[in-house]
Amino acid sequence: MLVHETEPYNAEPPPGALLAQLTPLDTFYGRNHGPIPRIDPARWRLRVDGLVDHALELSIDELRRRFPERKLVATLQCAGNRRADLMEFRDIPGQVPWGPAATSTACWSGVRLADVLASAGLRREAAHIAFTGTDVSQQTDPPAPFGGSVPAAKALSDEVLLAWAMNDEPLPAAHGAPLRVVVPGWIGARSVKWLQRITARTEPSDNYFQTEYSILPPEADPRTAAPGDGITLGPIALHCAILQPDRDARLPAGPTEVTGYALAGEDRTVARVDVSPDNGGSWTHADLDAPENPWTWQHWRTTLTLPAGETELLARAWDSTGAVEPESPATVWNPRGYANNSWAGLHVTCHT
Ligand SMILES: Nc1nc2c(c(=O)[nH]1)N[C@H]1C(S)=C(S)[C@@H](COP(=O)(O)O)O[C@H]1N2
Ligand SMILES: [Mo]
Repeated sequence: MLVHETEPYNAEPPPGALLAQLTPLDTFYGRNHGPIPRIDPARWRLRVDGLVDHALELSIDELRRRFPERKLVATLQCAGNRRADLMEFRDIPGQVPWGPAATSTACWSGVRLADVLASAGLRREAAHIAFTGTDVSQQTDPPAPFGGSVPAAKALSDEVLLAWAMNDEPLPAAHGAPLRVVVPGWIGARSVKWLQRITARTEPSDNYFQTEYSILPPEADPRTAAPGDGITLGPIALHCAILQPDRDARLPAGPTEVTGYALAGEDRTVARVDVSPDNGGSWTHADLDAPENPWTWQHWRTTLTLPAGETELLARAWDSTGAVEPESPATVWNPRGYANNSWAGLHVTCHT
């Protein structure tokens, strides 16, 4: 793993680890805002409260007994994925310089959030469902648990899970044991780990991280920005990255296999990926995997004939609505460095 920080632990795998459809647990990226809590599952209870007819307190056994188990393959992606490319355009102090691997895919097992909310008697006025974790982040003043919310319409959709297993193994402590939220198609920050409380509200969560995950205008100062100054992030932006060859590789000129992943976010799918061997001089369409479901990345591959000398490979994705990614990090640069979905570029040198 490429460890960006040890406290809190923030690490991404080498890009090649993302070539498999499901990411093994030991190479699944880790994104934390505080120390990883160790929770005794026997004493742990989930509280469901706020705008519900009857508040609930549920143990893991009760969750398993009362609700049908559901499994779903879904990609998690940090809103900071590919921030390093934004930083090359203009520095972003104090933020993790994520490469293209702050994203991973697992088969999640758990129960539908909708089933739990129905059993609590969700009231009609509930417009947002807020999640609170157990970990305490020193990033806020005073230190507070990590949290966030999604609108009720998303929370009630079939794909949103409260998960206790990944790839048929018990959820590891680093990924939120005993229970985490999985909000497929939305930025990773809404998939709250070490879940302890679900609150139905009229307004979005007032947790610091709900609005921290927002796109500020380029001229804003993140230290003095008010919560309402930015565009609060929700659904993932259409996204594409190159996994092979390695960045700055030295290769023989000629045919070279180029592979990567693309993810459309929310309920869209990736429809086409274009790849260029010569910094946009010419383009070919990559072979693109059919979508497993809208919540999961699609891998793509093509063989390019690379010229001798230095060259910049490019890749860009189109989604099922016909939208295409923006060309350069300069267009999407923002002070906290979120949602960089500009064309992927990779520098390589080829010898004859
Ligand atoms: N309680 C809690 N949940 C959290 C976080 C956190 O720091 N604390 N980080 C969030 C962010 S920003 C991301 S991208 C994902 C990362 O999940 P992972 O570490 O399992 O890959 O968890 C989200 N849930
Ligand atoms: Mo994240």
